[in-house]
Amino acid sequence: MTTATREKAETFNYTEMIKDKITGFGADFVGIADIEPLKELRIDPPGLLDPFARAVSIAIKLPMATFEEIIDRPTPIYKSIYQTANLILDQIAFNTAIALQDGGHYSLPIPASQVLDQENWYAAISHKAVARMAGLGWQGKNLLLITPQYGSRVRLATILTKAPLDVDGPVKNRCGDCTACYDACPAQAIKGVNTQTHYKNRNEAMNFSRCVEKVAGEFAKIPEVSVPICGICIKVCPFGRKMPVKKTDERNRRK
Ligand code: B12
Repeated sequence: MTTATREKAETFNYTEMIKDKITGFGADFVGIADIEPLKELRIDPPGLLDPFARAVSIAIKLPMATFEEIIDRPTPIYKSIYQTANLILDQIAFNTAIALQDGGHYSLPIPASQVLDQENWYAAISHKAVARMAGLGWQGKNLLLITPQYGSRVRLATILTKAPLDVDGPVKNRCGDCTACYDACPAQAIKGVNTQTHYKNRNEAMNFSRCVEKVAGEFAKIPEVSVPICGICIKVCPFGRKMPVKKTDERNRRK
């Protein structure tokens, strides 16, 4: 084995090992993105990505019933699940950063849901962009990250790291002619435009101010909700909408 091949094999093993570890911490999906293309994003503070080589994207599933309970507005139960999911993600991201650091790699967890620019609605970095570049899913007509397995019923977080992990590639957009999110959006914000890569800006996909007005101006004012959430474009997306049938259930049905 040449030194270069050995180094590659060692890197590969480390990537697989760290992914298994992150799954062990509770992530349902894990992918790795190269940092360079992400430097095109608006980043806060602007030099945040400079010390790092990779961005690790993690996602956790949300219980499907959360969304089936939503009719025309977010429910208090969804608010609680949203907060719990953010806490779980922050914990997994924290544990991941420490695991990478223990392996000798400078790493930083980015909070799941921290808005830094309250006026224009920007965070430190877009988790969706990281997740897309890390191959977790594609950017759908609802502007959200859609996973093939579970649709948009996932929440995301990111860990920046110097570790030279193997990078995963983006996956193909599978929205096709579907108009479910366009038809259902309570703010009529979604334009129904598709992208094979990503939208240049939010307004290409949606009338952004309508979404903000509905979510932050109306739903967040419901006392039992009090956070800017909605959930309707997540609920109606056909990807991952069917409950997975457990093998044991299948056997019982055949009896
Ligand atoms: C601020 C914020 C909001 C604001 C503004 C939303 C927005 N679209 O920016 C408001 C309050 C309106 C909002 C609403 C919602 N939000 Co919100 N929100 C955020 C937050 C905290 C920051 C988003 C941000 O900085 N956006 C900046 C813009 C420019 O980025 P963007 O929206 O991702 O879109 C651009 C990039 O993705 C880019 N892109 C994609 N791939 C690539 C690749 C490369 C190389 C480049 C350069 C760019 C690029 O293309 C887009 C256009 O420019 C994130 C958490 C986070 N840190 O990411 C959660 C987040 C985006 N929200 C989320 C959710 C679920 C929602 C809601 C459904 C509410 C709810 N929880 O029920 C709605 C959905 C609205 C919608 N359809 O877009 C989830 C999305 C999960 C998913 N599966 O995609 C996130 C990621 C939170 C999380 N931790 O999971 N949100």
